[in-house]
Order: sequence, then C-alpha cells, then structure tokens
Amino acid sequence: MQGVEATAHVAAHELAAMRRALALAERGRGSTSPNPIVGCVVLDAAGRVVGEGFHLRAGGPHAEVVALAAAGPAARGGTLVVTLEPCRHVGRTGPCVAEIRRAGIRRVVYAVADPTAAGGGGAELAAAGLDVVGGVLAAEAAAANRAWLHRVATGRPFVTWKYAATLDGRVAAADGSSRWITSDEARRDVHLLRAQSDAIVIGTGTALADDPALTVRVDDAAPDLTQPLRVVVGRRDLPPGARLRDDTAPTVQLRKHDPAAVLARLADRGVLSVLLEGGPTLAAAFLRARLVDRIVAYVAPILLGSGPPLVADLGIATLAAGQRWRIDEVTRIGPDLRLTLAPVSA
Ligand code: AOF
Ligand code: ZN
Repeated sequence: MQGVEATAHVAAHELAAMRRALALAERGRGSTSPNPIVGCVVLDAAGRVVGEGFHLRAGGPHAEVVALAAAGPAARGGTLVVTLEPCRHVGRTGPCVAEIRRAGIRRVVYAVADPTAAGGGGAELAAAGLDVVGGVLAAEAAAANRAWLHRVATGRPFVTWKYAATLDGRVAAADGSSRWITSDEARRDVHLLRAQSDAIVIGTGTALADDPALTVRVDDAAPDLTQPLRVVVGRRDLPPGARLRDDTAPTVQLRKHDPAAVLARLADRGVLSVLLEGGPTLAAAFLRARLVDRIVAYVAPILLGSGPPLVADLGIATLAAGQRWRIDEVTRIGPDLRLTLAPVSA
C-alpha cells in the first residue's frame, strides 16, 4: 500500500508519530551522508510513544535500532513508525527487520520505500505476519531525502546552483566590487543552504578573486556541525595564505573541469548534495551539461547596467532554445528575493 491512500490506513496517533519521526530525522541532516536521514518512533500496544531515534552517522546504528533500544520491552506488541522502509541487508549494520521481529513489534508504518539494490524489508515483515503499511507521508519524507534518493537513482550527487545577483543579473559592478550584493539576511540564508550540503564547489577563478572561506557560519549551529567539503575546480594553484587552505574545513582541488567527472569524484567520496557557488564559467559548464538539479537565486533590487553576468555563454542563440526552469518557490528575504527553481526537461 503506497501513497495518498496509505495515509488513510493509519490512525491519527500513528500519523502524528510519523510527523515526529520526520522531525527526528532532520537532526541527522548534514552528518549522515552517504546514508539517508531517517527518524523512528516506537509506540507501545496502547499507542503511547515509548521510544524515539534517528540515524546520526553512516556506520552508526539505524534509526529503528536506536528507537527500539530506547523502548526496551515496552515495544512488545507495539508499532514501529519510520521514515524509510526498514532494511533487510547486513551492511555496516543491520538488518533492522531482524531487530524489529526480535522486539516483538506487531505493526510497521513507514513513509518511503527503500530503492537501493539491497532493498527494503517491508515484504519480509509482512510475510512474517506483521501488519505493514508503506507510503505514509511519503512525499514529505522523499523531499527530506531528496539528495539521497537522487544519488540512488542517478549515481550522482544532487546539485544546487546558488547565485546572488542584481535585478539585471550582474554578480559584480564594472570596477569588480561585489561585496555585498544581497542583504545580511540573504547571506545568513546561504549559510543554512551550506549547512545542508555535503560539498561546496567553486572554480579557481572565484577562489583567487574572492578568497572565500566557504564555511558554515550560523549563530545557532550545533557544536558538532559537520562542515561541508570545500571543492575547488581548476588547475591554477591557490596562494599559500588562501583561506581555503586553513583547517576550518576539509578542502580538495580537482584539476579536471568536466562537471560529470567532478560529480563522479565527489560521489566516490560519499557526497550526496553539492552546492555550486562558483562563478559564471563554472555555472555555465554545469548548466550546459544539464547537471544542475535546482537553482536557488538571490536577487537584490539593484541595477548596475554593466558588470559580469551571473552565467557565461550557454551556447544558446535563439529564444526557443533557452533553458526552461520552473519556479517552485518565491520568498522575500529582507529587501531581496529568493527564487527556487527546478529544471524543465527539454
Ligand atoms: C541508514 N540509517 O536509520 C536506516 C537505513 O550503511 P548501512 O549498512 O548502515 O546501511 C545503509 C542502508 O540502510 C541505507 O542505504 C538504507 O537502504 C538502509 N536504511 N540506513 O543509514 C537508517 N534505516
Ligand atoms: Zn536498518
């Protein structure tokens, strides 16, 4: 049972538990890659919450195992509510199906089916006589694990191209001044985007021109915040004193320009989500290769009339050949606008 109808087959307290499980899963965001974020709530036979858990790190216990351990014997005859179909494989840990059966769980409610080759254990649990309902709040759960699901489906990380530009699409003025086009509020928002990314990618051009730190700096950051990997694409060397050379976050330089090759290298390192913050040339390379999965655009109400454009030549000569994007979200951030866009396939 999957999808919208699935939600009709769960009780209100189970739906509430799924919302709680989705919130718990978020606590792992930024630290679980290459694994998904997963949250879990265990209800006893009377429907009371007796255990909660979430996945924190690849190699660490799965959300189900944490929640079952917290519940202890109270789990017997109860219901396990989890944002991802429980696993049936032995990888770094697992399988969760065995733990669920051992704990005496009678009913399992999950959100998203496990699309990995190893596959999920929903059918196995049903065959063992448990009551199993999948697809509950699946759209929310899939959105939360978008990067992981994208990586499983395509083999490459999910790429967000972020830019900040003036109303007329300039990323700097004619004299080169570019700090700061957007407001403080918009820049804070960028740090949240970074915090949700496994890697931040720029070109050597931007690295040399701006000497960026590319770290996450947010006031209420968790003390154990995992800084994203800083990735510099291009052949030119960074100067000895470059901020990207400091030890606040790991940095790699990839001397190949080809976007597909860059993403393959990052996928090998366990990167699920990439934030592309590079300049016009790198952005154009990714866009030409159709390797941008989302655009987050910060638009400041400033006109310059000259200065470099936000993206270099895309090899498009006529309007009909323009890349089409769909606006998913429009948000005011301080004096600026934030647009979130998805590709429209040609
Ligand atoms: C997780 N956390 O809470 C759940 C997962 O790397 P392993 O061996 O721990 O297994 C990762 C796989 O386990 C993952 O791809 C997914 O199929 C399944 N479920 N994974 O990392 C969890 N429940
Ligand atoms: Zn598992």
